[in-house]
Amino acid sequence: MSQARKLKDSVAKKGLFHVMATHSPISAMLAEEAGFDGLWASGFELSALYGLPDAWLITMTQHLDMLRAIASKSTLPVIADIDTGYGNAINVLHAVKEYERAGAAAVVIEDKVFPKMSSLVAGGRQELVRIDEFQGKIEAACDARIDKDFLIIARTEALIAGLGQDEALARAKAYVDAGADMILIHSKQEDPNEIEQFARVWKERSDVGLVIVPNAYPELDATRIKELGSVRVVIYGNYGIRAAVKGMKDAFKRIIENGGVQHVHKDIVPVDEIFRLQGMDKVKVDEKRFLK
Ligand code: SPV
Ligand code: MG
Repeated sequence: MSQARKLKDSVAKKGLFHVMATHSPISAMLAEEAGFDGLWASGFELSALYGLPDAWLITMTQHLDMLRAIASKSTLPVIADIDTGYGNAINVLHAVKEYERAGAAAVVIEDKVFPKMSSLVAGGRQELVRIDEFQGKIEAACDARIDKDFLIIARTEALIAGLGQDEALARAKAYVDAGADMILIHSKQEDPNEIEQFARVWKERSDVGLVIVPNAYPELDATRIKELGSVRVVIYGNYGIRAAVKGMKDAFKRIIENGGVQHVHKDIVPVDEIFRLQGMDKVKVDEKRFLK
């Protein structure tokens, strides 16, 4: 069964499909071991890994290379964050082919003007393309996929851009009309009310599932999300990189303060844990078999 089929079936069957953001193969492995259902090849996380803002500075090649590396170290389906789709509908045609070939099970395309700016940054430039222009990009994405189970998820930034519920609902409906399999509705309000309101109205109007990314409104937990009835996928959008940065900052600070690693080593994972993640045992077995 293809990863795309696996994703489509699991999303249909599960009450709520939990997706963790990844920026590296090791973060993908840890997410799978922790019990997540899928992985998010996040633009924000990969940009942060390179010490760059999430403002379209990472190339498609960099993102595809990382996606391939992530997909090769996990059995979970990978949802690729392709931002605005690398330009207009012609760029989308090319991008979807590349991401499907690289092993993604789905792509998320957002209706911002290329080049995008991070949704979360205060006072960020948040311009959206015309609805019909984005419909063309969705149609191109649907046309480009080879596996018909490969999900095309349309993301509207109408709430992020401050355009209100009516505009967000109109855009979501137009994107479904253009062929989108799911709608990602994003908000940066700390109060989850904006998302909850959208999700409730959407439920009355459409059977198409919603995807949400509770980065700005963390108190909207799985129980509350399930009650909304229309959200099928939750993406934990930047938690991997934030957890990694916290862990490194704490450890590095203590090493400087203590003038050595004599204390910190007890509070970080032992080297054996890294050997386990690297598959070192197998290397030992293979050495015995093949080194002559
Ligand atoms: C990402 O993780 O790259 C996202 C989610 O697109 S957010 O950063 O909240 O826009
Ligand atoms: Mg992104």
